[in-house]
Amino acid sequence: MDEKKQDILRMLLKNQDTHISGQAISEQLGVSRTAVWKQIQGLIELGYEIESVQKLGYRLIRTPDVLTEAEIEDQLETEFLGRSLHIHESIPSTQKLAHYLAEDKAVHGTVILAEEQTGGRGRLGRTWHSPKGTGIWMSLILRPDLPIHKTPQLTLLAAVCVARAVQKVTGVTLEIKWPNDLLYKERKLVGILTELQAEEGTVKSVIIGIGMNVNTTRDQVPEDIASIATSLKQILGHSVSRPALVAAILNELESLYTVYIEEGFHVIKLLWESYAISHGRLMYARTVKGTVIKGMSKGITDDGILLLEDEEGNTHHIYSADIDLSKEE
Ligand code: BT5
Repeated sequence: MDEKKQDILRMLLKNQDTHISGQAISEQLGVSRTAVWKQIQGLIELGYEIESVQKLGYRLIRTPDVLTEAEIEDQLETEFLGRSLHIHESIPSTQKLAHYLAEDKAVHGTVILAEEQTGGRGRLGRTWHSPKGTGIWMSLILRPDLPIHKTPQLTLLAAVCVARAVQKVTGVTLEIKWPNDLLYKERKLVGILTELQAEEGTVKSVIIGIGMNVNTTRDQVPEDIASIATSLKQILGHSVSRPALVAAILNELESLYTVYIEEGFHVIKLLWESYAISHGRLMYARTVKGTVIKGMSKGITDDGILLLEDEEGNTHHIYSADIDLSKEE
């Protein structure tokens, strides 16, 4: 959306409980009243419902489910996260663009969003389906002063923040499956991908990718994904505002990230455990090397590493793996 429309939308969003005159808008933005009228017509064509009352002016009634800076910023309570916000119609991957921008000196807290990803990716080169206008496909650039071995904790932190944001906006409670999935009734709603840029052993940036199916319908993803995935719309039976969710995630992330940097992982660990798939659940951990460990979940260590106890009573520390939940009790 062009800047002029964004400016008008910002004013309409700030004055939603009252009318704002064409004159006031034109004075504040330094454009003619006809220009204001034209931009308002443009917004209506994009799906914004705007009431126009003679002598009183314009009032925003409803916004369509489109990601705009104006609408996300209107709900942001952050200082740094999302204050540099890039929104794209269609790009291969927000993660890929974030890597590029991070090398090009993007500031701490930069956020990249896309309505559609044509080459969205998961871990280990897997594909992440990101159909247009249906989800949150977002990457964040952080520049923490952290040793490399602690950065996986940021995946767990992000998972907690997404769960809290979803709960706040929709009332839906999700479960976290270590390390990076958020599930509803064992179906995947959110995937998180944390990647690093490091130089000589020092973290230059951490890029956190978050993919969430919001208003996705079953027919918008391939059948093999539809059978293991879900979306908020499928759970609730109605659409959910993506700008509200984006803002809620960023608000949660900035506040918990600040706690984490100041106080360490222990608070995050407690929160994480409150959302984690219950202790004592039987699961299989498939490591990158191809080994499979079957065991009971014993939670995570103070560093965020998964503990699995096998049938012989040995405890395994799982640093990186895919987890399959066993159907056995
Ligand atoms: C993940 O990988 O779950 C991390 C996904 C991160 C996606 C975000 S979107 C914004 C940013 N830009 C990117 O390009 N990526 C990030 P992994 O644990 O490897 O899971 C991948 C698997 O999830 C796939 O192999 C499919 O089985 C499944 N999958 C693919 N698309 C899905 C979807 N839309 N919903 C649920 N599951 C999906």
